[in-house]
Amino acid sequence: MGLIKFLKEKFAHRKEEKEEKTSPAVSNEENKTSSEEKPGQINEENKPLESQKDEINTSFDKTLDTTAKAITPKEDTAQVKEVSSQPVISEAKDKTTLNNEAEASEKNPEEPLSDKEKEKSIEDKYVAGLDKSRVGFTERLKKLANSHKVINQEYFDNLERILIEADVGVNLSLELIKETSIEASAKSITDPNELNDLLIDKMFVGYANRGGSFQTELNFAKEGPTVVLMCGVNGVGKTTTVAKLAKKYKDRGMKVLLVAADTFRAGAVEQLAFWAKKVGVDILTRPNSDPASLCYDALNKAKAEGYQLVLVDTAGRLQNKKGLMDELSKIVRVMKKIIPEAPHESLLVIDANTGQNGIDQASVFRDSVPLTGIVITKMDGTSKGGIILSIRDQLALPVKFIGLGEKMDDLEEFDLDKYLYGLLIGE
Ligand SMILES: Nc1nc2c(ncn2[C@@H]2O[C@H](COP(=O)(O)OP(=O)(O)OP(=O)(O)O)[C@@H](O)[C@H]2O)c(=O)[nH]1
Ligand SMILES: [Mg+2]
Repeated sequence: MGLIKFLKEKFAHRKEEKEEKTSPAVSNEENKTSSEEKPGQINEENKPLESQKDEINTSFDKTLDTTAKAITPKEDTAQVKEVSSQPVISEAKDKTTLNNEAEASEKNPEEPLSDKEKEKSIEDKYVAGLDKSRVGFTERLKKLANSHKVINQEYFDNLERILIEADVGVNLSLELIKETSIEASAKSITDPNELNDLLIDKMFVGYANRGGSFQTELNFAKEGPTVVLMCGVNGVGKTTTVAKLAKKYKDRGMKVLLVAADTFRAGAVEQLAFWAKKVGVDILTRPNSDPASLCYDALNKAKAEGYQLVLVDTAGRLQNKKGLMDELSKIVRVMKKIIPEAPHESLLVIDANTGQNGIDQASVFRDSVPLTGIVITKMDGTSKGGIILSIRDQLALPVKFIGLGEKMDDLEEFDLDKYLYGLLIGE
């Protein structure tokens, strides 16, 4: 079974719900086109695809359940320990901006969502967050197919342009086109729509078959604190991601410590302290100090006080600034003195808008920090959704989280099916 068909079946509940809403008089049974379209039902035909996906899909909730049981939170830790005495308001981020961002992320005061509602809201975020990418990629593919009766060289040239402009990457785009054209001629495919479906299947199979880790869940420590180091170039969304992760895991019952290791940029500490207060987690700060020594103290504190998750925000640094890159290696070295396995995750944050430059950033950061995964931010603001494939292709690193908006709840664990659904179908 092709990918598009698989996705339509997997997410059929969305269509059914939509139809129920628009025509309430029509019964559920009448709404279903066939019994095969029931969500979650796997027939013999789609088993191979399912087994490929097993490798990719996360068992994140399960991992968290186990982790949460293994470590018993001691007490409510929703208090902020701000060490900074003289708050300095950043030029880049004044209080009004921060308050606006916070307002945008205010918690919905309504009843807690059921599991089904939560799942639906995550799907909605993927669909909305990938809006621009869908228009830039899928809609263009459809238009191209509709404007051509036959597949010719000009068709393939256009296809190539669409892939490259969606940031799939030049090499991967060329490879995909080549493989698709060979298979299309072997199968005597002449319908452009059919060819597009074949291309999409190849993109997905390629993603699944690349080497490297597929693990999208955080690598939690077996015991003691799990340390996550966040790094990346300036302004990509590191601090916001730290705040979003803090909220996510606090909501799941974990005792979280934020470490303001961006002691470089004026106002960075205050920005993180603001979020710590808003989210209700503890923070360790020491403006103008050495970030490595702050991390040393933070890990000691985390061990002594039973923190389960330590999220370390670092300063934005250009990959060509050797001094700053060395500082990152030093942070990692020092952490290991306290917790030999730390950092359990070193996540590189990449702004989806930066496209292929993000790939270059990763290959340089890798020399200083043993990167374990990628966070893609600002996916909602770009039409370059193909960057995910490019990262997988060139870095063989898993995308662990995806930023789909500015609100605190707009960070999701990366889920390939939801991503593909948002990118390719999105209803
Ligand atoms: N639309 C959108 N905006 C985001 C997302 N993630 C972060 N941002 C915005 O990006 C801007 C920069 O975010 P920061 O978290 O300050 O970035 P940073 O990497 O910590 O920046 P430096 O510390 O200066 O290097 C903020 O306005 C965020 O609200 C996202 O997923 N979507
Ligand atoms: Mg920052």
